[in-house]
Amino acid sequence: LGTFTWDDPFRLSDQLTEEERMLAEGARAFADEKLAPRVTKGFLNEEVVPEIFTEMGEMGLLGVTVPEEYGGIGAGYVSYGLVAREIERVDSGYRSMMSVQSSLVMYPIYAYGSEEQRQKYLPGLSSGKLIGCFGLTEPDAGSDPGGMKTRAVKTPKGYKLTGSKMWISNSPIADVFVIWAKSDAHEGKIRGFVLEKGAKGLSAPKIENKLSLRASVTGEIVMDGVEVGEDALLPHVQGLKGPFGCLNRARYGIAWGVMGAAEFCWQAARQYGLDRKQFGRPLAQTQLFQKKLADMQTEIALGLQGCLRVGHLMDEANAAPEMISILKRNNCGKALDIARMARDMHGGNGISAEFQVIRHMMNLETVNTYEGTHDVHALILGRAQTGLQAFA
Ligand code: TGC
Ligand code: FAD
Repeated sequence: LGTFTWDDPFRLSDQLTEEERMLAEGARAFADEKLAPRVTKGFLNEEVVPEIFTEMGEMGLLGVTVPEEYGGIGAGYVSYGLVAREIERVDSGYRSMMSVQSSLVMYPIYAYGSEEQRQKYLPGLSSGKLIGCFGLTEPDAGSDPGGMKTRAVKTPKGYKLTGSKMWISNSPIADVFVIWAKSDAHEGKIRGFVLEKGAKGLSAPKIENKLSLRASVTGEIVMDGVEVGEDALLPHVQGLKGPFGCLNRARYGIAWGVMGAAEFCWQAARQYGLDRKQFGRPLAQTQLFQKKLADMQTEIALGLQGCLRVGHLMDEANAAPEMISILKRNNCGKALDIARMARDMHGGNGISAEFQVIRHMMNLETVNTYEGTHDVHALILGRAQTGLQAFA
């Protein structure tokens, strides 16, 4: 008979390669030493710490899947997922900073960019000296990005971009802006452009008063006739499959990441239940408490195992977007349920920042919404199994 380890029920760690285990351990040590001590203050004060990018860069945690010649570490998607899990164990906002940089900025420049664009941006982005953001969502185009209004108009030297993007992670501190716009020179098709901070007509005001993801900064992007050269166009993709190709990777990483946040909440609730006595016995010795712990353990074990399976398929270039929708939707929904349950199991202490669980709970509300809401992923899966389109 095999052994049962309560905090790794399916022995996920036995299923990893030595390199993957080492990277995960390094990421965990980094998260414990560099991120955890900052997070409560960062969240409460909405404090942005741009140095986190350079610190992550030094650890090789940005653009994990990008080849070494461009500054990445050329690791696989299981490795990328493991990093997301360790960072989000501390905070979803910190994982957001990492995943936007890796999947939504470095990936499109690597996959759709020219050799010059790769050389120009990727080393700076992987070291964290440059900070990137990804502008797809607009005030009137969220779940339906095909409805975007941002336009690129051809000029003699390149393009002029006009429009605005909303809810953009990292934009107020970004140096590099990956922008998706409809281009009149390409029959109105969606094209990607790389804009740089300081361009005339480009601004990125911060969105104030978020009650979720407060340790990561979010902003608008306003483009008032921003002129760029021909070299700003990402040459190798057109249409919505450009941004969606990036989102597949980011959504996959999120599915791992939220399991890290859920693991934190579950383990905190277990410890709290062991430590706290009511009615003359530990809370953890009551049936209701144990049932909740069992539910958390089960969902996390299954969620992680699903991530590993899809990660292996991604490493074989054999994963379908619908698989990622199953993982992103279910893991985010379950992580949010687990965080809410853990908050409840902490009683009054559960609302205090000191016990951390309410911060995770509030963060996970965002993670359940961005990169395709819980319901939008249901519609993607509904379409895949019925052949019927229910979006519009
Ligand atoms: P639809 O007709 O389904 O597809 C249009 C074209 O796109 C292709 N495509 C994909 N390609 C690759 N991967 C995918 N997952 C793809 N999904 C679609 C498709 O093949 C087609 O290509 P072509 O060549 O035939 O034109 O498009 P639709 O307009 O009906 O879209 C429907 C829907 C709902 C699935 C889609 O729009 C959607 O997923 N909406 C959610 C929007 C979203 O996820 N936004 C994310 C913004 S970025 C963000 O939130 C970052 S937060 C990060 C952080 O801080 O960590
Ligand atoms: P809407 O699309 O208006 O949806 C509102 C509600 O309606 C949701 O419950 C949704 O499920 C539901 N709904 C929508 N359509 C349908 C339908 N057809 N049928 C049934 N129900 C439907 N975007 C970026 O481009 N880059 C970023 O870096 C980025 N970072 C973000 C950071 C934060 C903190 C947040 C909150 C968002 C971020 N986003 C980013 C935007 C995010 O992707 C969108 O908020 C998300 O896609 C949902 O769009 P929306 O907010 O316009 O909601």
